[in-house]
Amino acid sequence: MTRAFLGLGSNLGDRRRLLRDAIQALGDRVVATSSVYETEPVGGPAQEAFLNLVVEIDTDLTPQQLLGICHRLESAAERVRAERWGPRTLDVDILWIDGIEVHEPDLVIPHPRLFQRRFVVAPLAELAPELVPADWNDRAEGQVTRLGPL
Ligand code: GSY
Repeated sequence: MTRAFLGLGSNLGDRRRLLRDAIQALGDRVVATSSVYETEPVGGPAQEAFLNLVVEIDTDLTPQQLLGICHRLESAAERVRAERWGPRTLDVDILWIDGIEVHEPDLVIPHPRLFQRRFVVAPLAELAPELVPADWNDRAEGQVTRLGPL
């Protein structure tokens, strides 16, 4: 089994329920869940605030199989890809898999913007502080507010 981290975000619909349903669908793969953060949208058009969190999982899936699961979770949340960087019911990104690097057209691991976005690094730092550069808070963009458990 290998440790991996997924970033989840939602800014459309019942954000908490959508995040809860996705975590529940991950089932017994889930090892830990960060606090949930209300976060300022980074990139894209003017849109509502996101709820973001990070989930640690244990998996023996290949990165592409894991990507398939992320896409299925987004489809189950009836995500519509109407506008690039636009509002979405659910976004599930593979952030990190221990010991794995992937450089494929549809998948890059570690996530290319992993340490640039406060909405990713703040929750990741709760679960895996050893992965995060000490100066991440100076480098990352976007405002985040920790709300507590989902
Ligand atoms: O990359 C994930 C989708 N996304 C987000 C997000 O999840 N949270 C915030 N705060 N801004 C975002 N911009 C995009 S795109």
